[in-house]
Amino acid sequence: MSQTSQPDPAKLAAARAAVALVQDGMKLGLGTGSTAAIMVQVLAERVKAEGLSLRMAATSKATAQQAEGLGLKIESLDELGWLDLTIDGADEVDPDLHLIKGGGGAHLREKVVAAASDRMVVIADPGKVVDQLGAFALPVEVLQFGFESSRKLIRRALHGLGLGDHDVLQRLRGSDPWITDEGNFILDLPLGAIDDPVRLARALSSIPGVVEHGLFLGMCDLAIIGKGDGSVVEL
Ligand code: ABF
Repeated sequence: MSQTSQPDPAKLAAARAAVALVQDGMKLGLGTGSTAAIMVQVLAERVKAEGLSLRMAATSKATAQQAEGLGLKIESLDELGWLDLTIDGADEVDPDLHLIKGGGGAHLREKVVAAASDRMVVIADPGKVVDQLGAFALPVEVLQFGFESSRKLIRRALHGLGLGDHDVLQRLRGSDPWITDEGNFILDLPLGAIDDPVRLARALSSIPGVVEHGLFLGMCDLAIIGKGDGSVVEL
C-alpha cells in the first residue's frame, strides 16, 4: 500500500476486510473519515489489480476528491439510483449496531447514501466500540437560517426528554463556523450517555431547522472492527 505514512493497522485491517466484500459490477457508496479514506485507497488498488468494473457514489466532496485522485470514477447518487453496498466509518458502534456518526461533518450525505443501499458495512478501530452511545458528542446538522432558534429548540427538547441542561456547541473550523457540503452548520451535543437513542432521534428530527442528526439506528448491517495485529472481529 503506497502511503507516505503507514496507515493505522487496525483501520487497514477493517478496510481490507470490507473491500473483500466488493464484487465486480457492484454499485458502491464510499464513506468519509480516516478509516474510509484507507478503504478507498485499498479499493483503488484492488480495482487496478483486478480490473473490477464498479460504479461509485461518495458521501462527501472530500471522499470524491480522494477517489478521483486515485483514478476512481465517482458518479452522483442520482445517476446510480440505488446501491448494493455502502462502506463507511463511525464514531461509535453499540451492541445493537446503532451508530453515532458525523465527527467528520458528513453525516447528512452519509445517511442518505446508506439509506439508499441494500447493505451498510461499518469499518472501525476498537476504540469505536461502546456499550452505550453518547460519550462522543452527537453531531446535529442545522440550517444556517434560524440557527440560534434551532439551538434553543434543541436545548428545550433535551430538557423535555429529561436529559437536563446540556451545552449545544457550534462546531468551528479554526475560528469560523464549520460549513458542511450542503452549506449548513453543525451543533455538537456532549450528552455523555444516551439511554434511549430512538426517542432522542425522533425528538431531534421533529425540530424545525434540524436537517439531520448523527444517530444511525437500524442502518448498519455489519460492523468490521480491525485489530492492531491485522485481524478483524465482525459484529
Ligand atoms: C465518518 O467517519 C463520520 O461519520 C465519522 O464521524 C467518521 C469516523 O472517522 P474516522 O474513521 O476517521 O475515525 O463516517
